[in-house]
Amino acid sequence: MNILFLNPPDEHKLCESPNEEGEGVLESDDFGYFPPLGILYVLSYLEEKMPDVNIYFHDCVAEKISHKEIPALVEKIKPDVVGITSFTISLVDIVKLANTIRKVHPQAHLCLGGHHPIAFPVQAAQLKEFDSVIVGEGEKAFYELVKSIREGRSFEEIEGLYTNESIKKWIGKDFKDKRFLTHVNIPAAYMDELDKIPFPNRNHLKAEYHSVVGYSKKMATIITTRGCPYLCTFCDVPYKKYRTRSMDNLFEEIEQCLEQGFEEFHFYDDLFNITPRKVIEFCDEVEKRNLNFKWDFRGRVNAVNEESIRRAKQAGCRQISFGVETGTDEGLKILKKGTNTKKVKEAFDLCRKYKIRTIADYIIGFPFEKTEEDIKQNIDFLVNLNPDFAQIAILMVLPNTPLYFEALQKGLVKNNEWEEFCLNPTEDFKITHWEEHFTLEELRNFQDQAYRRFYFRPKNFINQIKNIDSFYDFKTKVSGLFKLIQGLT
Ligand code: B12
Ligand code: SF4
Repeated sequence: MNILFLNPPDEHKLCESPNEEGEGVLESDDFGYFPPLGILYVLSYLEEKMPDVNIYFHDCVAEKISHKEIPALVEKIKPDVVGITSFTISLVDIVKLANTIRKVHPQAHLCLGGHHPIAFPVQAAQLKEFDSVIVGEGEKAFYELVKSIREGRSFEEIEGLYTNESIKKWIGKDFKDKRFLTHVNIPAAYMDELDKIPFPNRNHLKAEYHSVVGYSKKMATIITTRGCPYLCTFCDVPYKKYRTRSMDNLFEEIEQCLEQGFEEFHFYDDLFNITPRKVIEFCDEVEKRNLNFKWDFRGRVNAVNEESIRRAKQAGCRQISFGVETGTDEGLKILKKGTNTKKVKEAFDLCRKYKIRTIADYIIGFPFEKTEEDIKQNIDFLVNLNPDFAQIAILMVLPNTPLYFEALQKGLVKNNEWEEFCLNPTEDFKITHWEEHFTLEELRNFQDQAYRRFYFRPKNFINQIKNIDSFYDFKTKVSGLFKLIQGLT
């Protein structure tokens, strides 16, 4: 059997915050290319359970495979099953890709997995381009699908797998599962024991992945936990139960990556530092095993203490990306972020003290920013915080989040507009932003000014030069600067 896994091309991806010409400033892919770990997990599980199937993998984004090249690729492979991963904002590409495969090789079973079906399961299952969708963590479910197809059995009983028909019985039912965000209201696939999941087989990665804030070209992404128990009102991370891998299991994967020549690790957990203890235990293990590598993680400021930062630095941590989001206590409270500006400052000060670089993830355009002065105050906080890097986004009102339901009530989002897009995706769909107090154009101008204010300060230039820690870092900083100048109008 031939099984093809695809991360679709991104030629028609929706722009997160477009200007009048439909172009965005510093969108997520301007920050680099990262291996699509989720689909790689699904692939690796199948590979371990069914070593006799032929597996093909293409990350069309990083390998720069265009839609035009898909027919030749599919004709060559003649897949029996195709698994496609997804983000909702890439839906136009996803449907186009599936249509092409259908035309070239109609006998293939097309299965859609990833973030889109978990956000919009019913609409995803109704896409006629797909034979099935998998809602949730797809490792076991996809393996069972392939097994059922091979054995000529029905696959409709597989947990988390739906067809256009089988999903109907869940429409309108009030199904709840505490392991997920409340809006995941149909039974979804779920992997209980993370230690039992095979490591992502990185030998399938063909492209060169890199981060604009990275240390080297030999960078691997790793997940040490799944899920996040917090309930920030703008975020729809679906897995609420926090599950962690054992240190032995995790370090087996790290050592495998080091043997493969990786020298830098991005920990992609939603919440790597759930407690300072977790970070300290990780550092203990690095030291016990006498390992030498650079690493960084995405963290929360309220789970930082001096000991964890000091130990992290000693154990090779070079950078932490904190979801700061906004710069007032009132705003953080409204967002249910569970932190405050004092804690934010303390965390950044500690990182500065121990020379760990910081990235502040920041958002403007929240409902509580009602005047120009509010936005200015918000940016003042960021500038004074003085992180090494800042990513300043305009709030996207993501479906399924409390903010989205508030926007619906206020008439800022058209009822069902996302659902309609999901059934009939078109490139001209506009992602909703909170336009109660400012138009998107105004928010774009504020974003522009904020980036200028932040990056074109003498203090920032000095920070950047002082902190260069590799030739690769130097090169990416220079090209990042050019990109920034180009991107800002
Ligand atoms: C890492 C990450 C990124 C990386 C992506 C790197 C990459 N190449 O994958 C970067 C930084 C580039 C990124 C960008 C964006 N991201 Co992001 N990101 C994440 C994050 C934090 C982790 C994803 C991950 O790797 N998880 C670990 C793996 C193991 O889990 P997984 O990806 O869910 O995969 C499992 C299942 O989805 C499923 N599955 C996945 N693929 C397939 C394929 C098949 C065939 C099957 C059967 C199953 C299956 O099985 C997997 C294994 O269990 C998630 C949050 C989260 N916890 O999910 C957000 C998240 C996925 N991002 C999100 C968004 C919105 C974005 C952006 C639009 C920017 C933004 N404003 O946040 C951009 C868009 C990206 C794009 N298309 O250009 C949303 C997605 C919402 C949606 N409905 O699509 C999430 C859920 C976070 C959130 N709530 O805001 N992101
Ligand atoms: S913003 Fe971060 S801490 Fe808050 S729910 Fe999302 S992943 Fe968790």
